[in-house]
Amino acid sequence: MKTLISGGTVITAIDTVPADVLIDGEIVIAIGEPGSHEWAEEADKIIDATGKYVVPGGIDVHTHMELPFGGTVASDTFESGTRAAAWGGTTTIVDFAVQVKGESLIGGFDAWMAKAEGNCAIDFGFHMIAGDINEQSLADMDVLIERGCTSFKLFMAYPGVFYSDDGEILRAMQKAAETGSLIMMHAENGMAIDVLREQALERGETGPVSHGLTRPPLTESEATHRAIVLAEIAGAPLYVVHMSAKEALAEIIEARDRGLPVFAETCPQYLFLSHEEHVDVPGFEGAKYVASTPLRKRAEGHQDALWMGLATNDLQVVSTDHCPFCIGEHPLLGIQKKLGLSDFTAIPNGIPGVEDRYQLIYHGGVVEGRIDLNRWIDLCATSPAKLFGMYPKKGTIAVGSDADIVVFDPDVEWTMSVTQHHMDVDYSAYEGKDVRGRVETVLLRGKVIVHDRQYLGKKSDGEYLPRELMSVRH
Ligand code: DUC
Ligand code: ZN
Ligand code: ZN
Repeated sequence: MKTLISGGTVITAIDTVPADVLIDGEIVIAIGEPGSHEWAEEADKIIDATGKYVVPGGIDVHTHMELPFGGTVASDTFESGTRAAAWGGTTTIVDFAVQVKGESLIGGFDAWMAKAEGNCAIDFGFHMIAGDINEQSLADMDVLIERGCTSFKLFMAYPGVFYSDDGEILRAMQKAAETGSLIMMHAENGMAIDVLREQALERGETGPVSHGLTRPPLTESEATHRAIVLAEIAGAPLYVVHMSAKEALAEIIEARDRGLPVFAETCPQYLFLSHEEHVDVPGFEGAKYVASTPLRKRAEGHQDALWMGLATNDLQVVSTDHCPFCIGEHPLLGIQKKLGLSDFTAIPNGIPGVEDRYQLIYHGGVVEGRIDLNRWIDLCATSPAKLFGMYPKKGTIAVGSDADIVVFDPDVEWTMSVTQHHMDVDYSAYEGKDVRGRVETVLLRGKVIVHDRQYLGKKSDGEYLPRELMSVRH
């Protein structure tokens, strides 16, 4: 089965060229000058992309589908969450499998595989959250690397839940250095945050606004600094997740300037939303935006610093940290955010966004003039693929790559809303936001799964994607 995408402008992390793309089965087999060939005659299907961008499927390396967390479970299942991702032009996710304290790393991986396999609309891989670093779990890292899980997330936050101390972190980093795998760090000083939370509650400060106020930028930058130092001692690369504070970014910049293999991501919520506008608002509305790391104050300049970091490659990736919890009642899961109605420490942490990312970064980045088209692709597809061992199978449009392709209309103007999205959550973090640019057609390994505002795929289209080791050094 051959498919021709004709008349569009192909955009990769490097090139912006008018070109036709020929697909055979699941793979791109040729890219050529528009109309200068006989491809239309051999094609079984032709997709007209005239006036459109033809871009690689997005890669979101930070999602939490059906994550048990904060006394409930993230409301998107692998089925609903990956379908929503497809609507937004994302064709691969890397989700976080969880090792619960006292249980095995491999058991956690198998449990997440059982939830995902056969239920995903797009391709999926896993990082492993190592909640318990000990001799057995360090040995199990070898087994998981063999199975294509080549990155491991540790937490400097959430004492008593996922938290690892500095000694445990160093051991895991030494193992990563030995194996060529990658440690991803949730960098917040959880011990200090717990003190600030307790003190806020003692003062009777129970509302959502206190969530962010008890996780000040210094708790993020101190942990980021410490993670960098530990990685340097171990001789391991480091990837810091969901960066939100400019002080933490400064630590990344300093480390990279010294030549260390230190990388970091941010997420749309930290680029577009703020403490003042979304969290420090009347009533319980701010709970929609309770996440860790927290939204930062716009007046302090974090958003601008993060955009600048994306433009200059001090930050390499935009992921979502998609972790949805309903503000009202979920039909199956009951109340979620409202678990923390009278105590902000009980609000499940997380913001939805897996469907929003690619389009939002186009709008805020390209349309609003902060980054160019190629950087948009690099941040949302190519760099994530290289850092997490998926390139060049994923993350670009090239001969021999998987035909994960999005036809993107750069001119459509529309308004983001819960009524428009497909995520299983009862609010949009971007309700009412006017944006330009929308996903029109999505191909997953050559199969059209979204076209013309219709979902044409099925829940088992997505396959497990075993990943190689990272392929970038700086
Ligand atoms: N932060 C969140 O906001 N949700 C899930 C886990 C995390 O680290
Ligand atoms: Zn985290
Ligand atoms: Zn996360």
